[in-house]
Amino acid sequence: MFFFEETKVSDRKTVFSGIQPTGDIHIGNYLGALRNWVKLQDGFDAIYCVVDLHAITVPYDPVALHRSRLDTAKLLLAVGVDPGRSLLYFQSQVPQHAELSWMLSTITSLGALNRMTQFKEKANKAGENLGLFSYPVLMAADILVHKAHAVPVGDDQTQHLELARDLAERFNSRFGDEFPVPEQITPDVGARIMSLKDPTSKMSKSDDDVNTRVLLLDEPDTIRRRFKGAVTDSETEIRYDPEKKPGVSNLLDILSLFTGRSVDALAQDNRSTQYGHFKATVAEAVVEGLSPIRTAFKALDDEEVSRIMVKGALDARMRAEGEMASVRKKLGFDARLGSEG
Ligand code: ATP
Ligand code: LTN
Repeated sequence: MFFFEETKVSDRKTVFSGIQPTGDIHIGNYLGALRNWVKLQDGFDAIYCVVDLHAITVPYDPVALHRSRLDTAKLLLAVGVDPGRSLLYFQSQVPQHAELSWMLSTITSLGALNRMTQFKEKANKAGENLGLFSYPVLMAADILVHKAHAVPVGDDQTQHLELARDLAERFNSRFGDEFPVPEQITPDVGARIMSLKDPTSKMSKSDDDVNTRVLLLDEPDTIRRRFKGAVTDSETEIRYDPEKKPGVSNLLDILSLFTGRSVDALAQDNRSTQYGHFKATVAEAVVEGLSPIRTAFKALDDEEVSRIMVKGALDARMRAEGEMASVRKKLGFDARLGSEG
């Protein structure tokens, strides 16, 4: 794990992360990843990407994708990603990601990709294809093309990040030192927010049942309804015990993250509160916490956001091109065009 340190601007480390523009962003994405993205802008060179090339690995509608890319970018700005301090762009507009992905695929074993649990889950649901299979290699390229030192993600990404670390080490030992081995940054609380309907599986964008999740842009009454319908258990006591009481514990995690109070203190205060009343308390904390995000989102203009994303892509290309020159050279591709006669 990575330690936050006071650093001079000149020796700042780089963080990189990505989010897919598929479906709507929920509080799991926010608490597990995006809140850290925003915090890390202070001490790191932060690079954040809407990973739209990843989104086409499952069946999709191009018109809908066009809209959801922009909405995802707007939401990132609304939660506090600041283009003045961070690089923010669409992955498809920076071709070096795909180039490095190809190179890394030549040092990736099929065995490693075969072990990826997310591939199996998605392939069962949406059908398989080569892009879905090699998705983790593109994710490694996303991170390594910027020589990132750390990656803020939820804990469902641990297996993918291990591959990125492994590929960095493998490349370095085969071709010479090039990439830092990236560390995962995952919050102590909130790394895996669970579904409101099945608290033994994670809250997910792609769950068919919308009642399982709360979206960042949900209206207050929808949020209240979602929590009212949240699955708890047949006991009556509010207690933090993720094994035996996953539903209640998930609600305590969410309340803690939205109020800034510890899970222990909240469990103590609510020990004999009725479940219905407790769920309403959680709902109100979430309504209040999400309200500034909804307001910021509504104030953003599509044209302006598109301009921000184009500027981000141009800067990211320049940066990635600088890194790729040395990678190409190491692989035996001469950097001087036309010099090979
Ligand atoms: P899907 O479930 O369809 O794969 P997703 O909800 O995981 O989608 P992603 O775009 O894949 O959404 O994830 C964006 C970020 O949010 C990643 O860093 C991921 O680890 C994090 N994340 C996703 N779901 C959760 C969750 N339930 N709790 C905490 N973090 C999460
Ligand atoms: N696989 C990730 C999204 C993702 C990502 C990345 C995250 C693609 N490239 C690079 C961190 C760094 C997901 O499904 N959440």
